[in-house]
Amino acid sequence: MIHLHQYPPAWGLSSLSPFCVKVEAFIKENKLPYKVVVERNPSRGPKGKMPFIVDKGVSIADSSFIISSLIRDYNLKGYEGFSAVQKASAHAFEKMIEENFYFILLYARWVDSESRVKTVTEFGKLFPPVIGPLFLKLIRRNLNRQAHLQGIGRHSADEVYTKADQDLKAISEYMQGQVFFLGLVWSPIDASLFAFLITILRQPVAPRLKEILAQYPNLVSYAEREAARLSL
Ligand SMILES: N[C@@H](CCC(=O)N[C@@H](CS)C(=O)NCC(=O)O)C(=O)O
Repeated sequence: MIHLHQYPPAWGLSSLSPFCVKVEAFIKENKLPYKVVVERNPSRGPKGKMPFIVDKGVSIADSSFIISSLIRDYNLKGYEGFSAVQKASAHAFEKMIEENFYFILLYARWVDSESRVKTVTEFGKLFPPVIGPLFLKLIRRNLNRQAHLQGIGRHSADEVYTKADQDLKAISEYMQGQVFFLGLVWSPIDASLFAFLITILRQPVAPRLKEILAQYPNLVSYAEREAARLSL
């Protein structure tokens, strides 16, 4: 049995972290047996981030390493059957989502002066009343520091949301008329893409990201369809 350690569910999402939703989507798509272990403190993970899994006594951190280890250990389909160009596109888009768009999401939640108060209120509901506010203060400071070091935190809000629009537009155009990211067949990048889109749609914070996503109806319907299909 796979133990999936992840941040708590929130706002109709299986976890407040898109990387955790990604791994759960992959596990559900492949119908693997698993049990969720809710974590609130990232330092409990082997790499100080969530998610991680423990399977057959081995801990694995990082959503992409988790997925490649599950593909190997359970003999699952990865990108077999797709062309080299499709595999390269999936790789490039996944990195755009996880290494670029992720920081836009982080900015929209925790740095943007128009939404950060609401973020603290909404996240505050997920933590115990006494230690919660202190813990959230630390999280907020840490994430603001990450945004500054990565660079996203140095831009104006308009500049950041222009970048958000560029990423979502690129995905929307690539996917025109397609059921899944690579066409008619599901592939691992769908787990990542679905996780980030459904997070934007369901979280009660970061309204400017929702407005941008609403301009791309094919992405909205894809995320909602995947949520229903995977019961996530
Ligand atoms: N590359 C990692 C990223 C995971 C990640 O950034 N997790 C965030 C939550 S969305 C986290 O735990 N952050 C805690 C921290 O940075 O202190 C993966 O794919 O799993």
